[in-house]
Amino acid sequence: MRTAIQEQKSKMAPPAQAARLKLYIGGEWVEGGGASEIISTNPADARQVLARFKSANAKDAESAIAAAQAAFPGWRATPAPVRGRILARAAQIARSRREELGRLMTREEGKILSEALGEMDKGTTLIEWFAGEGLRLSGETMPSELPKNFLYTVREPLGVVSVITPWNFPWAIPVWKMAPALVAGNTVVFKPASLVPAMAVEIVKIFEQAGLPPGVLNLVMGAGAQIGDILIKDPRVKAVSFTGSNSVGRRVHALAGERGIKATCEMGGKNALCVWEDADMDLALAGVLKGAFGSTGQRCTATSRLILHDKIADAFMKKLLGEVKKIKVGDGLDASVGMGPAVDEGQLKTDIEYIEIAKKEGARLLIGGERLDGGNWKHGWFIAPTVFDGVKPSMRIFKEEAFGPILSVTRVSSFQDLVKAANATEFGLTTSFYTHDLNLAMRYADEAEFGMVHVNSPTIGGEAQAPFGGIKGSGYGEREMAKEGLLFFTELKTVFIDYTGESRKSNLY
Ligand code: UN1
Repeated sequence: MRTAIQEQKSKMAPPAQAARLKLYIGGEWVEGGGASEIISTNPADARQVLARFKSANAKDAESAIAAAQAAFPGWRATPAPVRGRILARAAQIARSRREELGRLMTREEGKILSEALGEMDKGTTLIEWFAGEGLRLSGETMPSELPKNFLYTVREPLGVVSVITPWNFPWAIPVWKMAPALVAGNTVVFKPASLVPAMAVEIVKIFEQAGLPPGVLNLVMGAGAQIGDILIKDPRVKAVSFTGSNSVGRRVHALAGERGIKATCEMGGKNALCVWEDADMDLALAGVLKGAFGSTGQRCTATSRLILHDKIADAFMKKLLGEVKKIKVGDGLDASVGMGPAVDEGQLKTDIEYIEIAKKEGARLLIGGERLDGGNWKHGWFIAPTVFDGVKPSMRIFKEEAFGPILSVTRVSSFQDLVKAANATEFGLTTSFYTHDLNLAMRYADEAEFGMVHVNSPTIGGEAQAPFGGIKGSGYGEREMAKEGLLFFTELKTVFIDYTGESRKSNLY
């Protein structure tokens, strides 16, 4: 996905009622020391300024790391079940504020309210799941070769970890990184995308209210170019968890590699939904609509490619276009709206650029393909849901992530060609296969080069207890969520205890 530090938002003068946000360092709310003031606006009506803040500078980033370092011994010494209980309280607070925060998310990020509420629920479930892990943060015992020896492993926290997150899931992604980090006993420096500062501040307030001691969670906001490197290069930082674009992810991974610290980078996708000739057409159609146009296509798991069996392609496309025509685009707080705006002007421009590229490459534009800017759309970053047919694997629109509501359709006539087409990108996050044929579904699950495979369900989403992540250009490092997401934030220690001096007699080596 695309990260965006869109300072063009700051060109607008904020009205007095815009929230004035601060950084959170060592348990204190402090003004950023950076030169620029960043302003967050409503993408459905950019005249509405939601919040403004002074960006963090290098000194702020260093203070946040120092605060996290100072808080580490106390937090590490806090029993894991007690840490888990604080997380459970945070989840409770989040549940009680679901509607209010869902509305804030819609206003700040643009996704429609039902999607924002879905994201609130998903993120909160993730916190709950990791809260329970406080009771299960266990190692193993194993038999020793020596008599009267006790051999076991224990999971220990890493220390200060950096959590760097994108704008498209302003609640779920930060919490699915910080909840495992915190329950495992790490202290966190959190740097959200500058487009969603109001949500980031609310996340921190929830954890503060739940009882996190000062310094355990710190918030720095500002341009990645100014503070991003510090959050990886500082010798006190022991790991980084990043979600964002492939280009930034590679850099994060390289910087972390230079220091020999852990990094998990969750990046883009060019996800294919495949419909076989025997599939339940209506089910597949619902999956395509949700995957391609949900969240305005601004999801690393979005369906950006549709691969259809020739035999059903014409009939399917007819149905699809009929449904796409019905999607009402507008302000996500309006319950009749099915798709919100692009997050900002920069993302809208990227979408339009990709549409132009696809046209030039010879893809056939069937619907959409333009900015919507009349009437109620006048002050927002709206774009029409867009479908291209006749897309070839050689085209850029087939291979590159636009991160907008743009669907590319490719037709195939054999299972081999379907698999080949689905796998023909640098990305490998998630894919779907719609069929009634169990054998074929199993073969697809075997042959698909993706981190996640869905059968008869959309490419999007994930569950707290299931590992989430991709292969190829979609992900480096450990999977997120689930046990794997927790283990990333720990170091394993193996302990050998000889309690009767048996090791003296042994020639074990
Ligand atoms: C989802 O589809 O619910 O940035 C999660 C993203 C992904 C998260 C997607 N990391 O879009």
